[in-house]
Amino acid sequence: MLSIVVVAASLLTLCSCQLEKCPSAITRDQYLQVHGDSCFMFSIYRLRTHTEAKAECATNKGTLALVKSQELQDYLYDQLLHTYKSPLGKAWIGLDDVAVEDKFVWEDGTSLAYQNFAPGEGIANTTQGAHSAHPNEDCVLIDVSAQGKWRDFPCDANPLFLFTAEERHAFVCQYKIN
Ligand SMILES: [Ca+2]
Repeated sequence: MLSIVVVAASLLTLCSCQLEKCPSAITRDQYLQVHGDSCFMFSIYRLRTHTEAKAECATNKGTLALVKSQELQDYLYDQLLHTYKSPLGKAWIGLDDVAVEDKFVWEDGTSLAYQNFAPGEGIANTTQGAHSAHPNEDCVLIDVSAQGKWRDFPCDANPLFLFTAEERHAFVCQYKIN
């Protein structure tokens, strides 16, 4: 019995130690996780445009999630789908082609290598097939309803509708830890 208590206490200590590395201003709750060398804050119910979400992450010196590997993609998709039960959800990540149309760049300035766009989305000409570029769709999100594939969406509002529709979605902030 004592050993169970000790193990449980150790796990709790380990868990809180990990989260202590995250920016102190961020609420410690089930939406904050440490994975690899980063803290991830999953904003599932507070929906924001890409611009608003990016600014919120920057408040604590973070970025939207920089999904530069299949490993990180798998982790984020798994959390969104299974931990946060968001099967139809979409979540902004830190990738856009705002500066130069059809040239996607991560928020930290690195160019695109690994990518997970759905067919017909994102880069206009890829081995997945050619399609026209999307000048009105410059910001990228993970689409949980499409097995976590990425789609490019309008960053702030969708001008295609008769009444402009704000593009507010869930988002994931990433904070590097030492
Ligand atoms: Ca675009």
